[in-house]
Amino acid sequence: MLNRFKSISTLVLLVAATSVMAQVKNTKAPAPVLPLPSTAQMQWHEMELNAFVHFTTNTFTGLEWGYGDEKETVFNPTQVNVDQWASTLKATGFKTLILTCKHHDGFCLWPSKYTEHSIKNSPYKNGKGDLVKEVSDACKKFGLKFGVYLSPWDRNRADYGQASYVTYYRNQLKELFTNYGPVFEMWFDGANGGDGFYGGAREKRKIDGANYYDWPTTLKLVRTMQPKVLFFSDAGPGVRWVGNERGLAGKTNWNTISTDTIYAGKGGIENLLNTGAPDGDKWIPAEVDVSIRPGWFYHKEEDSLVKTPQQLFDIYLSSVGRGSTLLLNIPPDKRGLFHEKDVQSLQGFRKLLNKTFAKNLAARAKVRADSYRGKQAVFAASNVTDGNKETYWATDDDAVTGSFEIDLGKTVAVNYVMVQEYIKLGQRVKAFEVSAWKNGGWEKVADATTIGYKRILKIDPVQTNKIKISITDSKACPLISNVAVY
Ligand code: FUL
Repeated sequence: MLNRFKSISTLVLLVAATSVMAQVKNTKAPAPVLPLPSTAQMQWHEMELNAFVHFTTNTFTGLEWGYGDEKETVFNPTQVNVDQWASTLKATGFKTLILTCKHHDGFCLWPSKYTEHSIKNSPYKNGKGDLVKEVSDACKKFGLKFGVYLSPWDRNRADYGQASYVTYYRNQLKELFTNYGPVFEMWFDGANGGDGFYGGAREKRKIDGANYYDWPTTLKLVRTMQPKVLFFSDAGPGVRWVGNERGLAGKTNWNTISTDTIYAGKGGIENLLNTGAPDGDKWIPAEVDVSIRPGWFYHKEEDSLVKTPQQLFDIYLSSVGRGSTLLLNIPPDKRGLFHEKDVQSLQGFRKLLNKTFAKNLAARAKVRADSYRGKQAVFAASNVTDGNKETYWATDDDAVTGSFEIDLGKTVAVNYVMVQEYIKLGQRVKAFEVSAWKNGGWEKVADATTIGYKRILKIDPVQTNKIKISITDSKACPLISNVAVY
């Protein structure tokens, strides 16, 4: 009896498995819309929050752009605790720490063997310190990824502008990429203000931004040491600048852009960088870099101007909420610590995020779509509330519009709607609308253009039991992997 029962259940299982297989076999996933994100770029999208740490002689001189003539002895932090930096970032939800290993003043936070203008001639640990080592170790200890900022513009070097400087720069990259473990992101800053110390010349130097650094050769060199590194610059190729330092990604934000329209050092392209281009031939998403203070470096007089938790939350909405990753700068103070004010703000920001997005009212909610791809369950609208980012609702190939309704089960107050595209098959959606069921009909509560990795729309609070998402225009059949309602 037991055996018979066993064989019947095996048969049932077999039949079920065969029908699922047949279904999957007959189901064609949508063709990708090129270009697509790389594995490292996908990881970067999913991180959402990364941190910048600006620290150099400027912290002690009060400048934002050191001239390069600062004595090494001015760098004198007395209570450095990089574990405090890393643990604070970890506890408040940041995933990567990018350190200014060398800013425009040319001062190196590691004892580079190619220059005397470094930490080795400072009082810090009597010249025996290496902050790049300390920080990369702290990142490992607290489970953060580590990133390197090495300013191409160097106001200290006598040979800045000549070929030998480019060799010097590459030698430093060799030190940074071979001695400190994996580097997740490398930040190439395009800034160049011309004048500087330049080994005593004290003059203005103009370089040809498009050619002087010969970036292709430099990137190739770095890739031979660490093939997976993601490059930030105005032009990518990993991630691009967002075109401002105010925390604002474009309301229309394409991860795609054509590289022949941008290059490191090219000016006047801020708007293009901010929005990207729907027909761009490369996947180079915008990274939103902004400081928690007015300046990038710590200045005591700015202690009262640290961004409040609410300001940071608003920046989160205009960066992560517009499909970008936020790179928030927290500069250590003269002691070598994140200042109490900054820590308080970060903690308040985290609390606000946790509180606002505590309960997804659409989790596992019933969803009904006007249509879905080939009427195949694998593409059903229920995929948007199943909590699985690998499943998605899709329409047939010839449909670039479509909608689905989420049944919230009961009437609730809705303040935010979050939508995610399945970008592993390309960014598609050009326009969409959100409606709420009210007084027996649908009322539009928001509309927007792009979605990308994540779009968060803050709406005027509405009491409703149903939310409808309508894709009104798309490059190809839309793929939506996730919707959350708060
Ligand atoms: C800019 C620099 O000039 C600022 O000092 C800062 O490092 C910022 C992140 O990038 O281009």
